[in-house]
Amino acid sequence: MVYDEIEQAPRAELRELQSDRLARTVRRAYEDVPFYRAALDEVGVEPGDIEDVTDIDRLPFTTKADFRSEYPDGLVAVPREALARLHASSGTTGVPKIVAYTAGDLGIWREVMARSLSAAGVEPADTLQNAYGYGLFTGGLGLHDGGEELGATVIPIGGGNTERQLDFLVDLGSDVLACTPSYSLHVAETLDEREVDPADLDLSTVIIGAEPFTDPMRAEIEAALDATAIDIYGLSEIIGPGVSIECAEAQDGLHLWEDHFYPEVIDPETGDVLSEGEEGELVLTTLTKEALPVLRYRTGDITSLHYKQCDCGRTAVQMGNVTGRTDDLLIVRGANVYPSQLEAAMLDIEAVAPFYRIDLRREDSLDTIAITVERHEEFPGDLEELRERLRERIESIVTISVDSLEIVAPGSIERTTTGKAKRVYDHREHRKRHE
Ligand code: DLL
Repeated sequence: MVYDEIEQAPRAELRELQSDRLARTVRRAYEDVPFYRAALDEVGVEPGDIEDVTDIDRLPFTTKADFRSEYPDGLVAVPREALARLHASSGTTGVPKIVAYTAGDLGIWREVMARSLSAAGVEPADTLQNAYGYGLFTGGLGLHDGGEELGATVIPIGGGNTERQLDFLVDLGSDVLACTPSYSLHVAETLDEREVDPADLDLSTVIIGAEPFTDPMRAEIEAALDATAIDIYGLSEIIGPGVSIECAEAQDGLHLWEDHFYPEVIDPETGDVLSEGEEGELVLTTLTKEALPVLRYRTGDITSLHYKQCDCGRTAVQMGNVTGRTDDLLIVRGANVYPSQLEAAMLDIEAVAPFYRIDLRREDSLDTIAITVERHEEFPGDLEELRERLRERIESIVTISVDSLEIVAPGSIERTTTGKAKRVYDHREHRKRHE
């Protein structure tokens, strides 16, 4: 259901609003954040130069490295007394990105999250079991506040504690489960162990995000939980979850709330802005944030933008589902391999379960890649034959040969019950670190 009429605003009206808000954001960033003043001075842009969204490509990019070098609060535009909350997201280098919110920012977040949940088909009468982690991670409180804003009943169970998750799904009749895609699979298999048929639950929607997943992975989740899986996207640096979400009506691309966030897709090599439909790196500019205005943030996430008319009546641009990041790229013996390609190839084969790990090593100065994947419980067939089929499927998609391909029994691969799933283990010493 449409939550706010702005979701259906004519695009010309939206664009005018964006231009106005962009001009204000640039002025505030210039006046209140020395980092931005220096960055804008360096490219010779003054706030008055930015009058329309088409001027945005005159602005410099902000990167993850800027968040780190400005740690803890060099990007914050308001005095400490004006802040209502801080969150943090951890990078692999150990320097967290600190993100700050005024009370007004928290209001915007609640609003975009309520809109998002409504787009996902959540209704005020629903019970939302929120299994995203609470704390510094934005998933828990983001979904929580949005659920309350919408008027739903929120169960703040947080991540992990799968037995209790199941009890609550059964006993409290949760209609909606919010968690990472990997955890939703774990919940599904634990239900199966308890011999609970998901069709007997009230659960109708799972809101999955915070980590990439492929279409075959989503199909596994929907089948295993007998529910619709809706993709929600967001990142701490911009606000948290609630930047974009699929609508339940079309489930075809994520509506990005353009009245608050301005999206571009760029070529990650050249920085050039790409056209509609072209795949590249998502760049986001906040249009209304007070504490942490962010100009042209390079998210690292790979997607595309589509300005088509959606069946649901929302006019906000739809972004493609994010299956990977620019820094996910694995270079194995000189060949480029994305984990999402491997995942899609594996899950194309029905006998293979959606639990896997990829290990990269360097042996005698040569890269090796080892894939370990579980078979489905009910697979009765010949494992050797399955392995060959899998190898052929993978090698038809990526240009390297897999050094070791192991098919293991159900339950052998460690499950992620809190936080984001880790599936790629790069043991090579000299690999490039982007984070
Ligand atoms: O993961 C916010 C979030 C919480 C989104 C709950 C959705 C649900 P961070 O921890 O800052 O924030 O991580 C942001 O996670 O740049 C993407 O690489 C990845 N990501 C988030 N949502 C998706 C998604 C939260 N739906 C980073 N699909 C982003 C793929 C996602 N990747």
